[in-house]
Amino acid sequence: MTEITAPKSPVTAEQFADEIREQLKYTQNVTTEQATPADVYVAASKAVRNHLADSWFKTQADTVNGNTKAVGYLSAEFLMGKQLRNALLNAGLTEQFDKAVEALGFKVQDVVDAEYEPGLGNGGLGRLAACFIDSLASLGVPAFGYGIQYKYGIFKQEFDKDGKQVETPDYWLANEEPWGHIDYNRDQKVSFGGKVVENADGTKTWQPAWSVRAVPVDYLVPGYKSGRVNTLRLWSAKSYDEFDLLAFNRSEYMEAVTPQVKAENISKILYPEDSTKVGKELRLEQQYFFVSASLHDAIRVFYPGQDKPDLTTFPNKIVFQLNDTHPVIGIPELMRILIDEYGYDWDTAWSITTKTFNYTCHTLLPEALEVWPASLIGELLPRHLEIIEKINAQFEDELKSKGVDKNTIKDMAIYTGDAVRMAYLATYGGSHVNGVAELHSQLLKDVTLKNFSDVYPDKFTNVTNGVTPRRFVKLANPRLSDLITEGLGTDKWLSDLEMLKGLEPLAKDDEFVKKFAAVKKANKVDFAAYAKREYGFELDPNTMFNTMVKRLHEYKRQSLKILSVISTYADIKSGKVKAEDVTPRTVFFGAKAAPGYYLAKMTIQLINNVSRVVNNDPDVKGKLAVYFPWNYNVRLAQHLIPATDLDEQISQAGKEASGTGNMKFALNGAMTVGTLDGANVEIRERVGAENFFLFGMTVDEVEKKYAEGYNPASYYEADPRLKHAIDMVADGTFSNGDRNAYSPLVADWLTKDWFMTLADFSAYMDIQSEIEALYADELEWNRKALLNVANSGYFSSDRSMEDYLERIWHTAPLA
Ligand code: NBG
Repeated sequence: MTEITAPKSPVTAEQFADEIREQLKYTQNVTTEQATPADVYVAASKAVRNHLADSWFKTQADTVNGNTKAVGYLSAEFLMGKQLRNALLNAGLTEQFDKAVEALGFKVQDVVDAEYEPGLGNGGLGRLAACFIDSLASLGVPAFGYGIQYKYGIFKQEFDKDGKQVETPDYWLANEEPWGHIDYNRDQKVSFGGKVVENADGTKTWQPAWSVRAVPVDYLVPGYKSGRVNTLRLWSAKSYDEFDLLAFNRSEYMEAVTPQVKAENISKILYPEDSTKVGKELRLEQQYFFVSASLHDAIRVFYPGQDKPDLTTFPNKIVFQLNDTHPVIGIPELMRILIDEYGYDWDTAWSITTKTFNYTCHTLLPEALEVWPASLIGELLPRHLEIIEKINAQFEDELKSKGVDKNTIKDMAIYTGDAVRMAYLATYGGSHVNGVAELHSQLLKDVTLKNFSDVYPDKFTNVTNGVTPRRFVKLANPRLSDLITEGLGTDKWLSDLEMLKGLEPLAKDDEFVKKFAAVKKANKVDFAAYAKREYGFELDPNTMFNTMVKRLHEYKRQSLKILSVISTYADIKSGKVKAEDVTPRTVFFGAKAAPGYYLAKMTIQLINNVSRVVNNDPDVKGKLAVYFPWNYNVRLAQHLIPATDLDEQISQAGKEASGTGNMKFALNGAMTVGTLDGANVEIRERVGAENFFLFGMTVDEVEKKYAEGYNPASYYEADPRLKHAIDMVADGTFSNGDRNAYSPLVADWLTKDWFMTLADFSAYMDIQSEIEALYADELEWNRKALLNVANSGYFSSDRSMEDYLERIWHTAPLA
């Protein structure tokens, strides 16, 4: 890593206040007296952005003129979270901002709260992309994030009176958004449909039927103390023919705007799917739209003003990472650009393309690997389908020449005649394939992409995910940050997270452990105030805060958690557990379910109704409470994670690719109860088995059980706690006596239970006594939690980026 120096405080608080005043006056056009906190937020954001501009220009110039290869991170999702605090931190302007805002007569919190979080991602995959571009900038690696500026991000989640999830559109651009700069002069044309004609000389020409205008919206990505500012370029779709005046004059007002609507639809909405396949035409349009625009943009950036650039040097200029299968259409698109637009022959084009792309797989669920109907690609992108067919033919020949047998070749087909398998295309068409945690990468090689790893073993590698400590420790948990800095005697850990190891000896120092405990306690008190303000919850910070936040999915097993809560509730209520033996707990859930995911939505409803019943039952008051703050997002994560004592990572082994919440919790001093799945395995290895609550079946045990024939009902019969809990769901306890309310869920548990919730229930309940015994010993609990912090430095996204640089991208920070 290159030596990094702290930026000098660029301005005083007074000067910064003046800059805000100036923005208010000349761009917001309000006086300081007229200004609202929202005005000050916009003005201050623009002032910060101005501070970053010079570094941004310099980084761009060095990126193009230097001889360091850049990284292009192609991702359908970037879940950035709020920008202001992060930009202030990285511009070295935090204190000046706080003072300036006060001097202007505003409350800092009101101004910060005026920012609306952009929800341009579904969950882990999108947040990972945001952490990665933060780390690349912080390391000083030239990089572009390329994606889509969706007009509507992930839906806003509300709950109706029955506890059901209701999705409402999240129009995050309703008010002025100061971070994105729309650059109409650097647009790209993206075309669709039509036909391919063969020319006399044998070359092909695609004659598309329609085109949209891709306009870039640029976001600055400032590095922490690196002096570098990279670019996140999100494309917005516009129409070339905004308005049909003839139609309008015929009074056909709707028809008059049809072309505009059709074009703009492309960047209208983020697909609210997470790990499941959706065969939607619009989705393929979106993917092609941002990938085509981004590839052309990279050529524009790296070969400015050149009509006949030497694109054989393209892979030396930029390497593209395909974030899951969503951008994989980039492979045939680059082939098309090289052959049809720049006249390269097939072999040269193929050599450039395979050197340019790499692919990260983020799942183990086969249904989440996108497979497009060939007919759809043929209609929308006829030239690409031809190219894909040819890639497939070349691939088959290659496999034959390597002695691969016929059936295996058939199994490995990229193009089956009916469908195109994007993960296979990515694996063949790129240089490297990686999974996102050790276990996941191993399973990719052994199961999901086994045939490919047999033939191309060297392509496969692992890079374990990571999270940015700037946002998730420094900004989210200032108290802990200060304590860490005090303990280590420096704040350098924020850019070298392995330094946290230096806290390990302090775990033996009772006084330090008590300070650490006090930080957690203060965070819980803060969260209680936040939850009261935002949600109207009355929380008791003297209870254990036990949190499960992530997308709602059967494999993640929120069911397991809620069944255990029900069981505990029943035991306290019936007096089976004596009141004095109960560890008072507040259980938090945060989760959105894909709108079409029936059982996931029913699980949300169940949790909300358990919450209603439990929280209103005087028999368990002070002992157990359940809360489900709606609309879980980055902001809520930043508040809740630092206040959590115990977090839940309880997916069925072999299903969670990595998880990144698990890393955020460990870094914020929560203890984890979890299975041997995803990155839990590596977290446990690092923090120590004695500092992690492990339970449940392993991948091998799961496989064995599937093979033997799994019978969930036998577990229901065998464990009275489980039987009682499920019976309570079935008997109307949580549905005002309605016995049918949850019958699909109950039926699924008892007859299918694909993710073996029932089989792991007993082990999960049994480990609770261990958890509670430790929690009763406050000093010991906190000692172990501190050891989690001390040993989680590996899970910085800076380290992930360094691994990508070394194993996949083969590039380095700018000099
Ligand atoms: C998710 C996995 C998580 C993983 C993130 C980031 C998808 C398709 N996958 O386990 O489920 O942490 O990706 O890698 O969203």
